[in-house]
Amino acid sequence: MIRLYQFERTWGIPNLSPFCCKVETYMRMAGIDYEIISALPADAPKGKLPYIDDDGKIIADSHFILMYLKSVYNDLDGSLDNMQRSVSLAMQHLLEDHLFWCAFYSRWQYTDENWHVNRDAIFGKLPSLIRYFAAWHTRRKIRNRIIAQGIGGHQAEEIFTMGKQDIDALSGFLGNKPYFLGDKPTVLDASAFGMLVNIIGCPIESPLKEHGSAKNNLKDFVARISQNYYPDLQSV
Ligand SMILES: N[C@@H](CCC(=O)N[C@@H](CS)C(=O)NCC(=O)O)C(=O)O
Repeated sequence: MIRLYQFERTWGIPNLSPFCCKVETYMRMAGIDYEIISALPADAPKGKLPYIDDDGKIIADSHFILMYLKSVYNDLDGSLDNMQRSVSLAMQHLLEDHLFWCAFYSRWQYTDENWHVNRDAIFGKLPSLIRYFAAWHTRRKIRNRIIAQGIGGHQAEEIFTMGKQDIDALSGFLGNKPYFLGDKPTVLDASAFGMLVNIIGCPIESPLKEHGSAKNNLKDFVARISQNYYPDLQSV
């Protein structure tokens, strides 16, 4: 059975990492059996979670994991036409390479309150001697990464303005459809759920969360995916 290495569950959502949540959600949508192994990024082959071990075959990065699952197990994008594939890829980049950074900023940099909630969820179970050093060191590393990516050069208000535009685009594209590309779940839904549940459904307060929570179709989408695919997580 596939072993999925990801952060321990917290906050009543599938995962505090949008990328881990994306992979697990895809597996559930596609009916692929797996077991979860709780891990930290330091153990991962590329220094980030998630990664999988399928009978000795190790694959890291949600993009490559989903490519593998689609080719070996079940391809939920199989019936998409070329236009839908193009839109799906573009939207995944909006979610994972743009909106992600705005949400990331809200957790690691925006307020001390958010940082403490984030810190306790990720590092809380480490032995006390290394917990604070690991948290401090990782926060510094991530602050530099946010600056290097470019988004960290903006003011908080500007960062959230950009994030809200992404939310508007997602809400506008989803419209009244049950899934982003129609009646059936695809990779894009797994990606969108991973990101949106991590904005709307987690205890990190920001203008991004307020804006996302005010979009009824996105809120319903998160609730629908949670109910349909995570009936075991009551509080999602
Ligand atoms: N492109 C990667 C991104 C994975 C990623 O950024 N994972 C984060 C958690 S959300 C992580 O493990 N970060 C640890 C670190 O950067 O030290 C994917 O799609 O899997």
